[in-house]
Amino acid sequence: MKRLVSGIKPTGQLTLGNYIGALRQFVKLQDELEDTEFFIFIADLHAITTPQDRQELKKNIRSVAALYIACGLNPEKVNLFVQSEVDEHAVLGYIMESTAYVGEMERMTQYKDKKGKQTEGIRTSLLTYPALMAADILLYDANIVPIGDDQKQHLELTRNLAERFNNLYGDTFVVPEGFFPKTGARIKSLTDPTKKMDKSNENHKSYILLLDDLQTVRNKIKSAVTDSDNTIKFSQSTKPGISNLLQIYASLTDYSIKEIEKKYEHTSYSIFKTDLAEVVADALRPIQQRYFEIINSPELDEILDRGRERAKLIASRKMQKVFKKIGLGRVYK
Ligand code: ATP
Ligand code: LTN
Repeated sequence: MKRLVSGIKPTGQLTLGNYIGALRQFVKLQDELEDTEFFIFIADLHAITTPQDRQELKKNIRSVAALYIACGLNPEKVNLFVQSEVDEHAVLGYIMESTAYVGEMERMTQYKDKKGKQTEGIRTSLLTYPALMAADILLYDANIVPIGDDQKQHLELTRNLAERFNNLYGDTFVVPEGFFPKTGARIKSLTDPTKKMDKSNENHKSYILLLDDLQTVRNKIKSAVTDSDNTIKFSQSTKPGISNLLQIYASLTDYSIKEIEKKYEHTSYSIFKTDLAEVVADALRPIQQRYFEIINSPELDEILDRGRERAKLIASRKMQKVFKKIGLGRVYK
């Protein structure tokens, strides 16, 4: 039996980018991969690498969990849980910090980017974040880790840390493989299509939230930035706006980008955008329906409780092994 691990940070509400790039991929994998146990978690410990409002964080944790289910994650097949409820993540995170070198952490491009945007009060955990991410993965002996391109470097580090630990203390961790979904490329901002669609962006017109009401969704698509030549052709370099909209259309339907270009060959941006608005609304409608059914239900808590118990079982066994190998504490001989 193989294991798959992945997580999403509950920072803000989830966007269409998260859905196409991550959530939907998990759902597809759950149906495709046989003989694989899934561990998917809400990465709340990762969220506090930057300041979070207490009430907002609480709300987002629950909301992200409900969205996973609403997007089609099957709790019968997947262990869904909240990272901070399984203490072992933080403990192994510390042990990974004691395996990694400061230089390695400082070289991570995501850290450099995020640090560059902030001048003061950069939390230590923003630097050590990849050690916690390594722990998230190694705790479960994950073979497969589905992630976006932006996480490639962190996965490479995880592999190095697993190998280093194994060399230092003897075979303990499985060295994981990344899994990079072929479709569902990066979805870009609707107001600046050279940047990724990001829930942390200040301009709310730049992203579509999975829980935006459908009229807002339509309006955002209609006001998405495009060029002025009115031909619907894919070209990331010369027509980033329209290319992004084509990408969204293709991701949510069975059409390829080529087929969509053909379909809209003799039309206009306005017609294309009106149709795309419906494509997106049709995709979001059932997700929102299911979300509102589950968000305040005991069913959601039952799912998260069950997920936590299963995760805890695997994680605590792994930590016993780790403590023993390193020589920590008195219990393990
Ligand atoms: P933050 O801005 O808080 O760092 P984020 O959306 O980049 O947020 P996560 O919420 O942890 O980070 O991302 C969850 C997953 O969604 C990752 O696998 C990431 O690659 C994917 N993802 C995020 N934004 C997009 C996007 N615009 N297009 C495709 N995939 C995305
Ligand atoms: N760092 C990831 C979220 C994340 C994750 C993980 C993904 C935290 N721990 C373990 C896969 C496996 C992000 O920012 N998207």
